[in-house]
Amino acid sequence: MKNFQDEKQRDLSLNKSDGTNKFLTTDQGVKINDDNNSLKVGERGPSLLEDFILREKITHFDHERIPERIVHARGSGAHGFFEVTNPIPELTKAGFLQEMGQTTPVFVRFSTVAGSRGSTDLARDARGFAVKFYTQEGVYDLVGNNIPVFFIQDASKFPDLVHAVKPEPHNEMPQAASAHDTFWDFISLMPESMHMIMWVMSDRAIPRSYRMMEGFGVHTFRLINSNEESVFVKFHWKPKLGTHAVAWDEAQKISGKNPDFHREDLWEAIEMGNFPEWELGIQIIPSEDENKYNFDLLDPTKIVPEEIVPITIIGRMVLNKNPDNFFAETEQIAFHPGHIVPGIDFTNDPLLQGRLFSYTDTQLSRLGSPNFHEIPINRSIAPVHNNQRDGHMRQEINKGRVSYHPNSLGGGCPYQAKIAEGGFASFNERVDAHKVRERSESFNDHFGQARLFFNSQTAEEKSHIVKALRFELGKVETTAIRIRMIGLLSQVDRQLAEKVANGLGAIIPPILETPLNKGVSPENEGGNQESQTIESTVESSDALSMVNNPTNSPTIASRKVAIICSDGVSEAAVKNLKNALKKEDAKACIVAPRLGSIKTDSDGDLSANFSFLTASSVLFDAIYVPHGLDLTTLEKNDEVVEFLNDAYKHCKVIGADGKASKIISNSPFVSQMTDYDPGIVITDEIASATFAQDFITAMTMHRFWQREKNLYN
Ligand code: HDE
Repeated sequence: MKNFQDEKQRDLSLNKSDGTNKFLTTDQGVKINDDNNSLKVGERGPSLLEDFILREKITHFDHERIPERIVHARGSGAHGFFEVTNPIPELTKAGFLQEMGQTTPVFVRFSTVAGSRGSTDLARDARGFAVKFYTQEGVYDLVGNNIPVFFIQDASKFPDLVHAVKPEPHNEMPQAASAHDTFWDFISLMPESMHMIMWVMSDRAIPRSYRMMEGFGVHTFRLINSNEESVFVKFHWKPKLGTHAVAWDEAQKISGKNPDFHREDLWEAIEMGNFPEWELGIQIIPSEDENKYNFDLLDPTKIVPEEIVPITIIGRMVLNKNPDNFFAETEQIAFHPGHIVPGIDFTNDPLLQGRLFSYTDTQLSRLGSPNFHEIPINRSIAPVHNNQRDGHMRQEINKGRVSYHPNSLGGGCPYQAKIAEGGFASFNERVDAHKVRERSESFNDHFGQARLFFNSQTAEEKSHIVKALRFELGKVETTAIRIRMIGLLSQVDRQLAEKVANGLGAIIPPILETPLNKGVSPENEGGNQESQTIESTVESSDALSMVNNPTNSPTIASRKVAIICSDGVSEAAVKNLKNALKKEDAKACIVAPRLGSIKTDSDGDLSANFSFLTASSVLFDAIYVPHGLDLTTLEKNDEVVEFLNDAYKHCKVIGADGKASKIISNSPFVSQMTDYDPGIVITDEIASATFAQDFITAMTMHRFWQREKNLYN
């Protein structure tokens, strides 16, 4: 079996330089003798124009920025590999999916959508999940999101959607937020967005980590086998660590405490050797079933429920190397849904069709040249031979006089590949219809799957959606927009609309006919009903809930625990939990009133990783207060109190042992507790193995959302 990982690394290394043990030179290779002083007439005199060293350095600096991505500007990436665990030659001839254990190098970029490059990671937003496979047959990009549907059905609405969600043009506010008038104005007039709105108002839009997100290809694609037979597929990435979120209040606080929270989390996990991993699955739909569902497979606002078409796992992806240089790799990587290889093909999804134009076009202004494929991170490991020539920053030096086809002077080279030789051929689909600017009636149901999503959530998750909508619409200043939104929500779920309306001091309006809402009412849901022959209505689906998500596994690997310490802390207690966490690959951090060495009760030293000034409970998954702390001082410390209050409010595990358990049991939140809370782990014992185990078991539950005031109880 060939492993292509090394080839790609070698390719990239062509352009690598770490600058160690090297003379400082100009871009022309001249050694520099003084990089600290510009050339002047006398020590205190004016600078000279002839100072080519100064001019070169400043000119380069002046041009160091390229336009950020119009959308998905804020992102983080990593290298890794994809491995086939279940070959599918009967479905596709794609070379990288043929053999068990076959590996293909990948680069993945995760991103938010709306914010600019320097914006916070924790904005409420969809996340991009873009994977570049460097296959032996060329580059294949699976450019997806962490949400399986999209706001709009037709590419022509994309500029409008993005204009509406971006900061408002007159005052460039707000940054990386959908909670403003123009976004909700657009959405309130765009009922097809209601399914996506359910997802972005849910906790999917505030993930705990990029490593804990599902990924989706969103559109329906085609696979083609060597007999030129095709099936439809939907792509799914399932995270090894489960699908998890933070709380909205927490997300906002993280944005202040550490706007690089997701970027740092991904970077650190890879540096620590906790390599993020996903399984790749496909839903397979036979070609002849294309019109048998009560939704249209070409409609990107619809999912195919897993209960109707289960997911077949075909491989796994591991991210095991951080980029060497953010700009060269993560910023310059150019994804494109149109980068496909033989054996994979598009469908006529009108959103996908528009994307197929957009991505190359955007690279031309972002990367500045049609030669962007020559940038090391974008290079194919399959050899590239064609008659494309010249252009800005051309790297390749094409030899000879022939740059056209057909030719005889070049011996006919490069020549076309027959299909049997791996030449790309589109699926031979027959298309025969009138040219129209219309949308199929089978795209008309805008509420059925929004309702399915809502019905699939736990009571706590529903409550989060209501609160998110109250927050977002509460920031909208135009009352009419709020009312229109409540009207649309009422077509998803009456109770949902009522609860949102209550929070906004509004009432549910009668169903409105908007220009784009013609004839859309619960009665004519299920656009494809006439031809439907496969039962495709499900009432609820666990796969849509994060709490009930079947991908969630009981692991705490790479989770972070804050151990609150001060002088006199029990060394035995700290070591007990630290060791237990280490066995689970979780990370313990000592947080103390000050940095430096903390004296333990047995005269040992613990080194504080953070002070209360530099850390906050929102940056951790769980909090432990060990025996032996200076309780009277700590209890009066506002920062400690805030630390614990936030951890409680954000439904995290809080543990304490020995005398420290007093801090927790006396705290207002625990003393007023009426029900047993398995997330509060307290014992009078010190350094007990049972305590450590209980603490870890509680952490596997991720969060105890039942603690919150739940609007659906
Ligand atoms: Fe994109 N999208 N998009 N998009 N998209 C871009 O390409 C666009 C859509 C997605 O990490 C841009 O290189 C149009 C859906 C990701 O570099 C741009 C339409 C999905 C990324 C663009 C869509 C995506 C992008 C901006 C509607 C989920 C980041 C810079 C027709 C399946 C890739 C760039 C990265 C980036 C256009 C809709 C995912 C402007 C016109 C649906 C993950 O070309």
